[in-house]
Amino acid sequence: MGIERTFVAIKPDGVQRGLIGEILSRFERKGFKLVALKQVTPSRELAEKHYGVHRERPFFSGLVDFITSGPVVAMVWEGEGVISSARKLIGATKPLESEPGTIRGDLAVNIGRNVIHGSDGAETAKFEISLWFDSSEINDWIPADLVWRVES
Ligand code: D4T
Repeated sequence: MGIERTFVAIKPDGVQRGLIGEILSRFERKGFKLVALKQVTPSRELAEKHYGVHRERPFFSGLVDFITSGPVVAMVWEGEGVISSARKLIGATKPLESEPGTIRGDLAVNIGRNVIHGSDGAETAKFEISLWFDSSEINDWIPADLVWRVES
């Protein structure tokens, strides 16, 4: 598995509940590298594009209302296998079915307030990163402790 990038967003409920530090630390401690980070209140246009695959679903307008209701912390994380690993750190979409130890399993109960989003595959990650970030906002950098993270 190669080095990948994925899009992760702390939703307005996670921001309002003061969970930003808790969530960032889980990705940092796992060993992934943060290459972009910003706080933004998404426009309706951005939210509708982000959740475009759900356009026909009954929960779509409520979902868009919710994600545009306040600041979101948008991030790009980089690392080996980060796309599927981030989904594991996040846990199942329905928080009551998320395993303890996952972000949703530990920090959420309601599907409509499930704290965090993570891209569900390589194509989605590419689409979502380019939707939320300009390429100038993404930082290529080498961690000083790289030698302690990967085998040579
Ligand atoms: P996101 O995209 O927010 O990371 O969630 P998931 O990838 O885990 O799940 P999803 O795309 O199926 O759902 C997107 C988003 O819609 C909300 N939702 C979903 C909802 O409010 N009611 C529902 O019935 C479903 C299926 C929660 C996440």
